[in-house]
Amino acid sequence: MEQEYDAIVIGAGFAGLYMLHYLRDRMGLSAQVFEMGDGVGGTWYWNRYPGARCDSESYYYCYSFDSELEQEWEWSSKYPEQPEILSYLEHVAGRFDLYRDIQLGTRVVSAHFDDATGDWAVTTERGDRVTARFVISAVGCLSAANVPPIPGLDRFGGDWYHTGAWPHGGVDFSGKKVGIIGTGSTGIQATPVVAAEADHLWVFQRTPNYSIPARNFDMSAEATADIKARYDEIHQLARDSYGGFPYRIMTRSALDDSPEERRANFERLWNEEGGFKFIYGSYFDLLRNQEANDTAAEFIRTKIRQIVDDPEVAERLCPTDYPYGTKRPPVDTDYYATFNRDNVTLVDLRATPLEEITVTGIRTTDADYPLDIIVFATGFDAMTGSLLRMDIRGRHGLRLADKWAGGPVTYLGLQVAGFPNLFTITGPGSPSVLANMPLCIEQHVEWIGRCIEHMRVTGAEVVEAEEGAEDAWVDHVREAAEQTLFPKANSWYLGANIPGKKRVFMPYTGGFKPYADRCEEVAAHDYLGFRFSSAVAE
Ligand code: NA7
Repeated sequence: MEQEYDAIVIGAGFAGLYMLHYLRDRMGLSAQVFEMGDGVGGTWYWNRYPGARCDSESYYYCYSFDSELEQEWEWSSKYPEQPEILSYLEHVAGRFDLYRDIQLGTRVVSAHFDDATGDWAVTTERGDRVTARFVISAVGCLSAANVPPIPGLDRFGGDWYHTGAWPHGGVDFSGKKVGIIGTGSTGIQATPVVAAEADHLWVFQRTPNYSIPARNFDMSAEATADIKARYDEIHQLARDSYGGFPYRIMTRSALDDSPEERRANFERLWNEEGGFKFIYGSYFDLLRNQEANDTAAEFIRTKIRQIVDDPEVAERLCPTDYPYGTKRPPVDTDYYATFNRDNVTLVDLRATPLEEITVTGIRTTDADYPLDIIVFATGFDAMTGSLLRMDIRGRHGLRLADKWAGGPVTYLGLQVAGFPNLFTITGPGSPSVLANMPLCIEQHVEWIGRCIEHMRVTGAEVVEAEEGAEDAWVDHVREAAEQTLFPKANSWYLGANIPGKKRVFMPYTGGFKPYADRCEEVAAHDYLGFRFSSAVAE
């Protein structure tokens, strides 16, 4: 007989772990997690590449739902490395006794809604067949690795790796000729670390990026104690903010300051603060006003020119054709300075496009680069890739892939009309990838839990987004994006990094606080835009 659950949760990263805890331990429901990896951690399980660390500060890039957990865990630094975040998530899984309901090494293949029973049938690659009233996707926004279809990869005689599926034993770069393709957040983190080890590193850049120094530091006992004493205040600050970051709300336009004041402010942010504060803790209009944005972009270009010794290399590293922050802003440690090393060469793929991979390396239109190792830091099929790699079918056999053929549509990023009782944590149409991810996850998990609780109380068995509400939300997401500079860049937010992917701006740019308020308002008005029913065929 097929095993029956109240809920199936797909994925055991930040989202899946908390969802399981919430459903099982707070609500008393039966829940099973299927996780593809052989361990918990999601993003932090897979992304083990050299230099992998969090770009958000540790004191807020963590759960806030349990104050004991918060008080007992010690972060070593401002930006912890991947192994430390992974061990945090493993600690959470152990501490809340989550492992017993997580089946590791199990990829979900399909989830089909049964119109007759109102249940979902879920199958896995390992042959599990289970049914559940609810399916909750916790697959992450950046989990489907993108290896671009560059001709010749299959005949490459060396080794190649994607950063999002890094070997557990690590990769030895010493004495090796290495090529990194990609200069997004990942390539920018990996480049200085690989350069320090490799015989020679070629960085294959298609689009230059605006990166801000991390200014990482070890957490002192005093700083940790101070944060632990102020957690309530920190969480409130984050929940009240646009980005879910506990930074003071910005009220000044970059154009309110004189050029000298502005430069002094940018200098302080660059030299002393570092990281996301440059964009999320400076001026409110950097992502809304081109002129304001230009001031930050020009400041960063000036820094690149100061740091990089070779003026020609510096120019190639300077982004000029899209506004700062409209691709996900990277945070680095010594990225630009790495190009001053004798063993590092920048290859500008705009000037000399990549033609093919050969048996011995990479061929561009003007040269052959012999390589032992190629690192693909080429990103992910973001926000929709992991969902669409499963065969998800809703009412009357409607395939999610067909419903989303013109780009993803959701109501609040939480549900898709025609897919009853399916919830998507941090789904497209939510602000998560533009905001502090753990906070966004907690907000979604708790909203979903309360919605299911509401159903229990009212006796409803099925909840689904109404098409009208979904259409209105999709329009609102598009209009919100159009009021920003985001659509001006070819980013993964827009699906532009995946050849053939429909270009739709997927995240909600209206801000975390307005979004969370909207979700609360919807719930307070009897879940406006959601329809509840009993589990009979329609
Ligand atoms: P990103 O940000 O998508 O960056 C991928 C990089 O790879 C980017 O520089 C791309 O250039 C480059 N790329 C992709 N395909 C190709 C091909 N075919 N040829 C050459 N270069 C290519 O991924 P990351 O892993 O760095 O970061 C993803 C997120 O993880 C990050 O935003 C954080 O949220 C954490 P392009 O810019 O498209 O010209």
